[in-house]
Amino acid sequence: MIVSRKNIRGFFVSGIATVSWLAGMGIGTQSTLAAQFILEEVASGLTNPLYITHAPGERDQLFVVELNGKIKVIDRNTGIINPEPFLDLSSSTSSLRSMAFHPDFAKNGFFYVGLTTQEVEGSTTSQVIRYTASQDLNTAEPNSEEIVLSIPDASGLHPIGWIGFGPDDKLYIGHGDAVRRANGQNPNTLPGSILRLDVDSDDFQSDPNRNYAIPQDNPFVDSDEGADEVWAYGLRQPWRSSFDRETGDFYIGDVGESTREEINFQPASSSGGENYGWAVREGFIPTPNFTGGPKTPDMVDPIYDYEHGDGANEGRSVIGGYVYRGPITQLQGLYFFADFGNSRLWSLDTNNNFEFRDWTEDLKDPTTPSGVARVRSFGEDADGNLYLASRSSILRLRATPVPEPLTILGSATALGFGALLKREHSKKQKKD
Ligand SMILES: [Ca+2]
Ligand SMILES: [Ca+2]
Ligand SMILES: [Ca+2]
Repeated sequence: MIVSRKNIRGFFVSGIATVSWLAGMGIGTQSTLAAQFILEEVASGLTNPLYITHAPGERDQLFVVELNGKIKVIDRNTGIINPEPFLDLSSSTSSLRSMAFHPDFAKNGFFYVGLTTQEVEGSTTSQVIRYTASQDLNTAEPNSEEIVLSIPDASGLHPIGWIGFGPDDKLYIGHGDAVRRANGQNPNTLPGSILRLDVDSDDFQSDPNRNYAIPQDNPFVDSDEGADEVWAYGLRQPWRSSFDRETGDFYIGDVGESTREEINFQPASSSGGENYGWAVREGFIPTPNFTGGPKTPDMVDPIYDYEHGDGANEGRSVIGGYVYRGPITQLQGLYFFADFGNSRLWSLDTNNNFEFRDWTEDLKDPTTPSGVARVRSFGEDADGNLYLASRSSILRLRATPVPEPLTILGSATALGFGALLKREHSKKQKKD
């Protein structure tokens, strides 16, 4: 009898769904892969957590940004939340969006927050502000704030979103288009763009709202075609972006208007200047009811888009995530992302043409009866573990315990399976 791959798969699904060493031999199926992983709650009791990150040199600490203006420190092993916030802006008019640690944080204590603040009624300003951490690195020094960048009256509708340092140690800033459809195609304005700054010096000594230097390899430095701060443009609301910590490739989750949500990709080799199409394009299609002109050859399509709706592969607000580079071998290279409006959880396989996969039913949120994660943001720790901010909890993706192969082969069903396996094995050896 010839044992086909298909036969083995059928057998596999029926009884022995969690054996990762078999999946490693290439004979697992999609459903067996999913059964090996769970979301576990790391910490609870947070208030609208919307960003998670870690600091260089602080291995066991997670830093969680809350919508109300606090940054909390969590021990990733115990889930204990420091009683004193790392930063507390909750009594101000500021609304935190994200944070980033200086690559030399362990030495200089510098960290940065992206926020919006209302200085005048009805006028919202986007800012990047630098703080200095206390000596023990457990809180921010009072009065240590220094404005890095301030964009007045520029964030009413679509404000600043993600900030983060690239592999080149430059600070990247995702900023929404501020005014509906107005700034995406204008690289001379900062909104609707990814900005790239050198925060270690100041090219604008007389300007208190610009305390940074322009990296001389930014794409519009020698040209009047765009602002010197702009790295890429044509974006609507780049809420969450990330660099692949292994390859340096850059992923931008751009929240759409009324039709499409999209993930954009920029290879590590890029020298910037990409036009991601908004507001002419929404995902892979022309923006409905937009009269701003046709697609031009320089516009870069996303690697993935999806339609608005409540279906399994639909949603309303894309939450860009991370390429998984943590300890789980089978998940290497999967770019995880989510939708906030429709509470879905997905991945694109960066090793395989960005192949799509739906994880919503397989990775259940243990903190809610529906079991569906409602993700506001993803995050990574020092070891590349993937975290999700869902409702008032922080969840971590991990592998389930793997049963001992001997135990399984000892069971009644598995005895037959063991024989099949042997045959598959000897076939393989023959081929080799
Ligand atoms: Ca200055
Ligand atoms: Ca310029
Ligand atoms: Ca686009």
